[in-house]
Amino acid sequence: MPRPLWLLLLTAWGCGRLGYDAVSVRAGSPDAAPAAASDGARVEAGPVIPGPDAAVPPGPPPATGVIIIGESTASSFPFVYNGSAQPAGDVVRLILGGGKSAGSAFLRRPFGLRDATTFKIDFAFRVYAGDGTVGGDGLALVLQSSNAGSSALGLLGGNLGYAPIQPSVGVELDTFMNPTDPNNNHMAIDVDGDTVNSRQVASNLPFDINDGVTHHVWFEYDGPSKTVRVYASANSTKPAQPLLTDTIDLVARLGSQMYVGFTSATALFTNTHDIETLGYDFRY
Ligand SMILES: [Ca+2]
Ligand SMILES: [Ca+2]
Ligand SMILES: [Ca+2]
Repeated sequence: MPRPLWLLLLTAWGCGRLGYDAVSVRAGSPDAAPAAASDGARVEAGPVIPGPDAAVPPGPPPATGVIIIGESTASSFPFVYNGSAQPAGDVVRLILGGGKSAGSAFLRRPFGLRDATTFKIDFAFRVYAGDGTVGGDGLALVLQSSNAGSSALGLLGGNLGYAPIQPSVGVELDTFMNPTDPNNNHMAIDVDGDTVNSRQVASNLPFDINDGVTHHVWFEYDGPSKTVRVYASANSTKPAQPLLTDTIDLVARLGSQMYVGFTSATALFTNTHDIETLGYDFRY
């Protein structure tokens, strides 16, 4: 169902140096109808997310503060699309189906990372069409600091379009059973695009990834303890217990900043993979 692009400020938690960036992004096409003010991105504090034609400004990664972007004009459109990825109405569409392909979409600006950085990322996705619930191959949330930046694109036809993007940490939602997979409906934590040797795997999910219904995932990172927690739910209610946990030093792996986005790939079996919402908040 078409919905206009809008970026909803959720909450500003705290203030000053210890505040959160708290922003929910509803993806949309650059030419969708404006949903709010037409005076461009309003920035009360923190970074501006430049438009597709603007060079990423030099200088430090995003600082603390609050970003308010209330319209769907090209100048505020925050994603870079690569390969078989494109904006489609109000979603980020990774792979339309139809054979061997790979796509990615990354937020244009990287997030800053420090040892003490704690953050939360949540997204809603829907996988459908093509071969339906037996389709492939799935998608991945990818945090990466590759030289390609927001233009990073994985190889065609496999590894969720995630390999060989590195350095990186990813969460795969895998719908195709390869020889090293436990089944055709699992999630896992991977590093450096290595979907063969996943660090943590969950093979009993609360949903069928490609059942055509919108489902939700949360990625949380606690900087002081280097703890990653991934939650998954068939609906928008976050469960009490994480599905996957791991200990990963993101600063050691990724450095002082990271690009956040999604990858996907299809091969013999296909699906359309849509990211319907993306929210995040960072505490530095
Ligand atoms: Ca399935
Ligand atoms: Ca697989
Ligand atoms: Ca897998």
